[in-house]
Amino acid sequence: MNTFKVSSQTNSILEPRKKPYENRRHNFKNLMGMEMLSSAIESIETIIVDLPTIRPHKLAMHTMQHQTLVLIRLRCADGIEGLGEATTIGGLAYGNESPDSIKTNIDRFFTPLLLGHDGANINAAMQRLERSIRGNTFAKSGIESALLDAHGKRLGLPVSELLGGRVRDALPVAWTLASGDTAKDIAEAEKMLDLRRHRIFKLKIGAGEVDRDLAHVIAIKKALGDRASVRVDVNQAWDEAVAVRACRVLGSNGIDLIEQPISRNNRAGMVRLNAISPAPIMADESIECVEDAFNLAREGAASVFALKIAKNGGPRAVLRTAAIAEAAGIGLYGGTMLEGGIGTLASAHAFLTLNTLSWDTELFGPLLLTEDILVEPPLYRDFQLHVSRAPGLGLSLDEDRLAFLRRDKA
Ligand code: MUC
Ligand code: MG
Repeated sequence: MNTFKVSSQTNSILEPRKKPYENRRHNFKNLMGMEMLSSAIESIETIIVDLPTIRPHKLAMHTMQHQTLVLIRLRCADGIEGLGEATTIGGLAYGNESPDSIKTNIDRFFTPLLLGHDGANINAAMQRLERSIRGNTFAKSGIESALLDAHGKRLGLPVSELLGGRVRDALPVAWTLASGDTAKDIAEAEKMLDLRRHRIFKLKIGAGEVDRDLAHVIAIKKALGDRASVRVDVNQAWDEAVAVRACRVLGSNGIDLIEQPISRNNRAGMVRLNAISPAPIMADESIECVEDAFNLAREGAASVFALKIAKNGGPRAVLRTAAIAEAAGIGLYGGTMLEGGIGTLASAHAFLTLNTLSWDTELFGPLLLTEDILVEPPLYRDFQLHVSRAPGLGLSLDEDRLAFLRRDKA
């Protein structure tokens, strides 16, 4: 017998049934009498902004003299504007997306998929992107952040509450010592301790000769002693044989954490290192998507994960990686791509909701920049970033500074 059923909401079996998220709840008519969804996305603007750093920031793959942000302004028909940021390090030196590719891809491919769709339904909007766009997690993260900011403003709720609710109001923040000079790094660390800004220091190594790098790290740890946690980030620069020796030296000299010592492509090597290193191994570049996190956890390739909204596709996406880590007993660290204020707060709102964040965060991006484009910069005090409960991401743009700092200014 034919058991074909016609839904009560559908007049004809030829008419496709509406998905629940396609219901037009808050409609109004535009000037031409056409029905519009009040929270429909009307425009998405991308703006590249170049901001100088306070000093050269030396990583294994690139030395930064400035940081380039891609600012995203997403406007909805109800007049609400959401802000997002998509930021990487050193053009294409760090990841698969550059500021220029992020801007082009959002303008050319993301925006047409989103215009006219409901900005208040973040699941549906992100699913729509996911169906048509592979990878591009940095750009997706900027868009997801802007959608969350807009919806938070619409509902009068901070983004942390849209993500299920915060369990803390502030996050301890590490500082990266990356001047390339031991004495300068020690002086910088002492200044940060005096200012009560940071007592966790991450040292960027891997660009130089290994024994010199190890001597540099040990000298800094000796100078700071128990007053600070000292960690290193190798940014994939070592091969496995070097890493085996270096991890032993670092672990026996009081270094608390070793971030991405070898290439993301050598996952079996990460498993072996994680098994023998006296200091925990943290995965950073190894995670380029949520599925990477799952495979690393399954294989036992790291005992700590660096969580980055940009590498997972947004503040909601990064919480999926956090859930995988929690289920696997892997420690969590709130990472950064050295975003400005918008990306930093988008990350912070997600990290505020985590059950445990044993390794704290490194959300210091705005402090590395000489300028920002926000009216109120993020608040750092007593070794922590304090996050307000204002709606959305809780920030507003300084339009004059933006007009001055945008790359395409007239
Ligand atoms: C990275 O690899 O972790 C985070 C802090 C910093 O100084 O560089 C970034 C990128
Ligand atoms: Mg790193």
